[in-house]
Amino acid sequence: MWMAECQMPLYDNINMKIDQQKITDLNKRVETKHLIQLDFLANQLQNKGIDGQDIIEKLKDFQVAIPSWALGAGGTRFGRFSFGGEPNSLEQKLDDIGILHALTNSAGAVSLHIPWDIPEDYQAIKEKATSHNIIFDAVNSNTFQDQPNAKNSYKFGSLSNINKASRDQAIQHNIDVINIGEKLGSKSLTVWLADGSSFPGQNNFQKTLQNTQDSLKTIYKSLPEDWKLFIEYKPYEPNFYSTVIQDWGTSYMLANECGEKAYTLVDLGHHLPNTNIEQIVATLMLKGKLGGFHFNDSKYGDDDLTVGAIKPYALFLIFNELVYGMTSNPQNPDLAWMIDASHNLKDPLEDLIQSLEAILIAYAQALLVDQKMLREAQEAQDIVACQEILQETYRMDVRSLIRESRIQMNAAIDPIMAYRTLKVRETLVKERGEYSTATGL
Ligand code: PSV
Ligand code: MN
Repeated sequence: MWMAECQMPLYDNINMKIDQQKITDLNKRVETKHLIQLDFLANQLQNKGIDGQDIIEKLKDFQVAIPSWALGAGGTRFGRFSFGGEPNSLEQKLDDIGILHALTNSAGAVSLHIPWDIPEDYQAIKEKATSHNIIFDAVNSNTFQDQPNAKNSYKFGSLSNINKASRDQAIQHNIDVINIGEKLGSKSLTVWLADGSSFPGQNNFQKTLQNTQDSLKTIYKSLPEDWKLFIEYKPYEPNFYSTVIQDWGTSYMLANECGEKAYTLVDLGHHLPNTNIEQIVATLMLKGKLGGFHFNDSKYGDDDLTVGAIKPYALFLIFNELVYGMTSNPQNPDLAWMIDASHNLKDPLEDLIQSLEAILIAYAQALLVDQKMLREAQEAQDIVACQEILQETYRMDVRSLIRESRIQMNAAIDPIMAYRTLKVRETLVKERGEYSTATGL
């Protein structure tokens, strides 16, 4: 059934949209099996006093932004292997996200990286996004690459640079990005700096940190009233001796220096091996300072692999803290979720579907944790019970809840199966060609 032929046209040719009826037809093929699985789980949950529909409603609302730079093949410094049918304009990128959203109902936002994706015609881009039900989430600045004709270089840093002209240029770029975001309806700016040093003695740690703080404060002054500033951290790469904003503590300190609209952004790949990320989440949410979240997975470093591909239990434990924070910490704002992965080997759209699935599984499992029982077990210092309570839900197959949430939103029960059966990639290759290339890293 997976490879079944699809004779009818897949898209309406104006908006590159998946034909809704096709998704409904495909759902019918797997509905019976789905309903048996859903019924089984719903009964299990009912015995625990949980209404499955409550969880389904939360899953329906959960939207993860897709970065505009992740729709083509990624690469490493050793090479990049292109994919056929890559989007080669912002419009086409929005079409790809529209496909993801139509299939999963979980990709209702885009996060733009500037200057890779500066809109040429704002009205047309906004209309395109609206036609796919996509909103503009955080805009990302880029001061880790020199742009053609740039007066000053970022080779030795941007917001931290010892050279004031480079700092000023980087500050102005961030302000320009805010202005672009405002025209699209974005409400937040994400700043990730590659700034740091690769050799001991190269930089004065105190001066670079001070410069960064002063630069961020200047950018913050230009932040509109209803915007947020997200400060992302990363311990190494591309610099390999030191990074100016190396960890959550540095980011948190800078956010506090800037003001109440500034927050820390956690990217799962930006930690040294074995860091307890769930504890970082808990700490930041207690302080009301966790603003954004970048999903990916890794084995060794910032590997940017498919979410949940390597450490699904860690992802669940992180979600457990996120869910706890979302219900217990009203001082923390709603989070900006984004997938920040690189698709070096897989079809980017299939890879993103797999990431969205892993995110929803971890979220659903975390929603099912019996927080009351966990608290009682913690108070009784019953460590065995604490572990049992967490693993009870981690080992539950919650996928029928996710499938049901998709059916209720007219999305696909099995998005990968639908993607393949509807021959989406083949259609994109036919429309855009075998050698189209997406902008990005
Ligand atoms: C850096 O590794 C990062 O995580 C930042 O979020 C960037 O903006 C993004 O990846 C794309 O390079
Ligand atoms: Mn990131």
